[in-house]
Amino acid sequence: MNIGITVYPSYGGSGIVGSELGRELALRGHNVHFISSSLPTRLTELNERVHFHEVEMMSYPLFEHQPYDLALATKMATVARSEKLDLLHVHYAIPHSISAILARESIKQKRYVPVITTLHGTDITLVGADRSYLPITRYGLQQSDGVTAVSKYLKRATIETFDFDEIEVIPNFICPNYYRREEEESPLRRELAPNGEKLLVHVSNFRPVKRPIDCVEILSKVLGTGAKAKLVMVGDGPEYSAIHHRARQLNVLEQTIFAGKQAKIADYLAIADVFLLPSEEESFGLAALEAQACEVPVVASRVGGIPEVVGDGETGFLSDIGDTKKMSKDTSNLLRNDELRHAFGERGRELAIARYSSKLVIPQYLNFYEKVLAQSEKKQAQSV
Ligand code: GMT
Repeated sequence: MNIGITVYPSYGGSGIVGSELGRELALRGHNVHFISSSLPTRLTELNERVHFHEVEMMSYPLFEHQPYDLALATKMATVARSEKLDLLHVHYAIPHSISAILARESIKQKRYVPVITTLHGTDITLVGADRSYLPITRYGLQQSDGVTAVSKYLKRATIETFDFDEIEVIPNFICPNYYRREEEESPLRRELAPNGEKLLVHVSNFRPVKRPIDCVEILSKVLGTGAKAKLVMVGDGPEYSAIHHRARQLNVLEQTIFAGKQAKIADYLAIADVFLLPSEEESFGLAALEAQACEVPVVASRVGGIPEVVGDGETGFLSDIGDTKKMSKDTSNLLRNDELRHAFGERGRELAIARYSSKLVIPQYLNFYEKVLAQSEKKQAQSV
């Protein structure tokens, strides 16, 4: 198949999933064409099956805001025709599905290119649900030829907000060979924990919705019990200064390591002892899955799709949003009890492989593509 994929190329779960999906599809012999404003961060290798088409933007003084959505639609239509795309698969509804629908409509006399939209979370729960975007998001869903969501929770949320239910749930996935535990004595672990400290790791784009400040609150309480631990904050984003400030206030700045944006998150997860995800909103929690694949127990909030991924009392512990007291108790418990930590870690990897391995999930996307292509061929035939 010739598949066009559009993602937000910067850091963010949807960009990661779209990029990894493209890589996996290419490994299975498909031609993948990424269409976006810049090369997606996780897309480290272009080859004869993985191509990149940059959306060019004309700068014009009259445009107070550059109409990216239109430039994207134009590029999608051009690539769809020149590369004979079978379908356009967009990740994150706004504005990608609207641009793709526009592209499809603009060339449909020559070639009908079905649009598949994958919903990731905030495109529905925050952006799409906002009054300024709600009607156009609903239009994007209704006009897509196929819609997938990354969790059962997100499907339910979409039905509630948009009264739209033709949604296939296809979860996030991991490659078990890439996400795996590192032996204890790795150089990175020695560098981060030179005195044998335990490592709490958080990975995100430091947006308020991730509540990254809760991580330093948890660290402070854990250290208060006498534990030797460090917190590694991987990523960057708008809450950076606030996290730094709170760590200084709590007198735990020395034990907090800001690792910045990292190309290989797996290196940090592979040596973590506990993964923290205290989010306020999380449709799936890809980072939690990646941590579990690396045998790391997860301490997280009981919100959105997280309970589908993290087994409370089985692969980690869940708490109410903002309950850093319980989260720190759970973390201390895991740090103190090697047996429990290892048992949760092993179970986490077992479940990650059994439910979310790329080997299982990529065929679900391919089957969905086939289904959508067959349906739209039928529709085309009926309309002639
Ligand atoms: O929250 C992020 O890190 C970014 C966001 C995105 O769309 O880029 O992530 C969402 O998509 C991920 C991949 O499907 C999910 O694992 C995250 O749970 C989801 N984030 C939220 O719902 C807040």
